[in-house]
Amino acid sequence: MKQLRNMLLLVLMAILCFSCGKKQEVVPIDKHSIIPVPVSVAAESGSFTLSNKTTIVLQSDPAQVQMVAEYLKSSIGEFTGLDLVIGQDDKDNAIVLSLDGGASPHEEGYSLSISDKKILIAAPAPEGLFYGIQTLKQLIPAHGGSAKGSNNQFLIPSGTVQDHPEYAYRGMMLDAARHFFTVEEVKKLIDQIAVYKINHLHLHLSDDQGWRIEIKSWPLLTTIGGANQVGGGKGGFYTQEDYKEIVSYAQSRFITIVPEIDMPGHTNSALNAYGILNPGITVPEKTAVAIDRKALGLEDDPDATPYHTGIEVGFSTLDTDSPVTYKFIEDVIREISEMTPGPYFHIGGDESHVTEMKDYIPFIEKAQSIVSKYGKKSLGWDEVAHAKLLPTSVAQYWAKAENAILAIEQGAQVLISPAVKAYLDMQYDSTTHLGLHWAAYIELDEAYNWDPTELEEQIRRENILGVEAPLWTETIITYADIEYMVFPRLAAIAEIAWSPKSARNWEDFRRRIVWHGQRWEAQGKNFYRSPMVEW
Ligand code: TNX
Repeated sequence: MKQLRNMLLLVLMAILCFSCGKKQEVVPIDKHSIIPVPVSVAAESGSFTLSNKTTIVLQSDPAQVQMVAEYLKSSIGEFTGLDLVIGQDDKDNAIVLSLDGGASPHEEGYSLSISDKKILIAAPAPEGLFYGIQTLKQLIPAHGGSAKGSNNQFLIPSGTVQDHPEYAYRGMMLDAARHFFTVEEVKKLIDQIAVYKINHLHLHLSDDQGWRIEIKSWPLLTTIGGANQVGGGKGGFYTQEDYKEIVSYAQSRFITIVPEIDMPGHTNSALNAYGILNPGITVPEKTAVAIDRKALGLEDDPDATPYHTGIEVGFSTLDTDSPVTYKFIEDVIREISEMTPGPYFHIGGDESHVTEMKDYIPFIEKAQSIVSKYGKKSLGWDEVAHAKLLPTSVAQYWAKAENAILAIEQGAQVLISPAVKAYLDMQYDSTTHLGLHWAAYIELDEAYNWDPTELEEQIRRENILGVEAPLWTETIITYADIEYMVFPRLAAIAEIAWSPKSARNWEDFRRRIVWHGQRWEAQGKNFYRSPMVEW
């Protein structure tokens, strides 16, 4: 027995010696690959050893700190294989989460201090802790899968990070209308964008090709309007329970859901569900298919338009003169607002080419006032600036700077999403097998090398609410397609939205993104290997 124990001891010592021979190298914290680049990073000598003996310690214990602690535990577990314990006592070899406020006066800010004995993340609010965790995760030298690392010990370089966001709104948009994506896919996307400190996910929930959100008072919107997609197919929709599940999952990642119902144009899916909403405009013949109402046991609706499965835009409009239209949009805005804790409701308003301006303007003004009646702020694509905007409204600059300026002149803020820079559905170059190129080809450097304050003289820092990168999905069908168009470009946009202009630099970003590519690779993410990066 004793002999066996000695032998085991010898074997153990040999293993230990073998691993100490392969001493892990520590990359100093100021040579980090953190994206978005923090406001300031200062290196110190030494390192913290993360292992199964490390405890996560909560210095304050409201429910949200518990939630971020659990997030930290599970996400570190994913790529290191470690199983950290969450505790209360302040001891050495701990990652301490503290709501003491740290040094940061910024609501979403945090400080991260790493020493040999302890890692301290301090923030005035739970979101700051969450962002500090994202930064910390990017300092752990392991990627998961076969890149988990040996020895179950990971050296994290000593030093401090002080950080806070440049813009309050850092967003991405997913078009769930042209092609539908499941709740599970949306949750996966939420997890992937949260890593880059994105805090808004705008869901484009209706368009000519499909209506994707259950409205109890207008049930055919989903049973008929939701049963199709670009190219034809079964479509799909979120039940109200699904939507609430997405909202609450997003909340657990400090992401606000911004629902969009596009109106008065881009409404064919509503017009084909309810003929009564129709002013009598028909969709282009070549893409029209018959509506199978009989299969649903419904009477024929002679006023309903056919399904639209093509990608042409600008042919549909609600009847802006009809009281039924306003009953309809009020029901829709009310039902969705009641399920949405976030402050915004997006009314679309883009490319209403068959709505005359004299009809468009009062329509937008009415929609905007219904949105405020249900306690939300109105967001709309830049064309909405032709109407009289409320000071709380926001115009999303995608196409025309003159519209953005019109909004600013009315005292509204702008959300910056120029198609030529920020559209994730634009092809990288002419060989990209997915996407469109009507606005531009957007390589990684094009997505990175711009600044919201440098687009137009009249669009100044104080007029800008934030930055959003939309992913339209005419050509995007699978989750792998989403990943290919989103990564690495979203990392570039996230850095524009979070990091101070003075800290951003393309050559440095090009270097830092390599590390992210390694982690994405280990996660099996289908990202675009831009030739501009030495992956
Ligand atoms: C323009 S951007 C649109 C969308 C299309 C997109 C394709 C905007 C407000 N309208 O309807 O999906 O181009 O890139």
